Amino acid sequence: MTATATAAASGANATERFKSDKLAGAAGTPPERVDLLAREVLDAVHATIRRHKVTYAEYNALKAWLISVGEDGEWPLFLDVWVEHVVEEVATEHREGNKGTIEGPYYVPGAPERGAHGSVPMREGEPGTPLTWTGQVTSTDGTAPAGAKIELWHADADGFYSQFAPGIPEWNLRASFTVDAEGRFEIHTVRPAPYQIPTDGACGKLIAAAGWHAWRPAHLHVKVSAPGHELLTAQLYFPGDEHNDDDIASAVKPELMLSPRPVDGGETVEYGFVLDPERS
Ligand code: MBD
Ligand code: FE
Repeated sequence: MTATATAAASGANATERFKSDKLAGAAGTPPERVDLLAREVLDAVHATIRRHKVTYAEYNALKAWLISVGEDGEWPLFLDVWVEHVVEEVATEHREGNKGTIEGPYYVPGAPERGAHGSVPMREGEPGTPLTWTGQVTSTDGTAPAGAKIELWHADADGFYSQFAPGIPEWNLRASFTVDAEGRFEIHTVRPAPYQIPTDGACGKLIAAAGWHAWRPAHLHVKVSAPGHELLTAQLYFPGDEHNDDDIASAVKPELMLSPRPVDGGETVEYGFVLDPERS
C-alpha cells in the first residue's frame, strides 16, 4: 500500500457515507419525544458529574475531546462502537428468526452482483485463508423467500476496508449474492483478520486514556434481505479469536459464531439465515 490509513481519512469517508445514506428517518420526531430523550441523557451526565465530583479540568478535557471527535470525522466510529449495539438490541428484540448485530461504519450499498455462486472481488494473491461459505436463506415458516440477497463486506487480512483505507480497489471484498430457487448460495472469499479500530484519532485517545484495547474479533459483515421480510444486518465470527469475549464494539453473540472446517487449500463453512416476515 502506498498511502497509509489515517483515522481522519477513514473518518471523513464514514461521515460522508452516513450523510448520503442514513439521514432521512427521524425528521418529524415530535418535540415531546426529543424533550424526553435529551433530558434523560443530560440528567445522566449531570448525575455522573455530581457523583464523581467532576472538575473543571476534566470538563475541559471532555470538551476538547468531543471537539476532536468531530474534527477527526469519528462520530460514526464512536457511536457504532459504543452505542449502536443497544439500538440494535431494542430494534430487533421482537424477531423470531436469525439474530443480527450492529452494522458498523463501513457498509457501502451497490456492491457488484455475483449471483448464487461466486467469489467476492479480490486482488491477485489476496492474502488470507480461502473460505468457502455455503448456506440457505429461509423464512421463519421454513420456506425459501424468492429473491433473497446477501450483501457481504469485510476487512482484508491486514484489517483494512476498501473505500475507507487508501490503496485498495473500490469493491475489494464487497459483493452481493442472490440466492437460487431453493434459497441456497455459495460464496468464495478469504478469512478476514482481527480488526483494530483506528488508534490515531479521538476514539484511539479515549481508548488509551481509559486503558482499554481497540480490538474487534475477525468478522464478516452481512445484510440479508428478501421481499416482504425484515432486513437482517449481522456479523459472523470465528471460534477461538481472542477478542470474541471482549469485542470493543460489544457486537458478538453466540448465535453468530461460525464453525469452519479445514479443507484442501483453505476452509469451508456452512451458515444460513432465517428472516422474519415484515410485520403488518
Ligand atoms: C468495524 O469494522 C466495525 O465492524 C465496527 C462495528 C466498528 C469499527 C470498525
Ligand atoms: Fe467491521
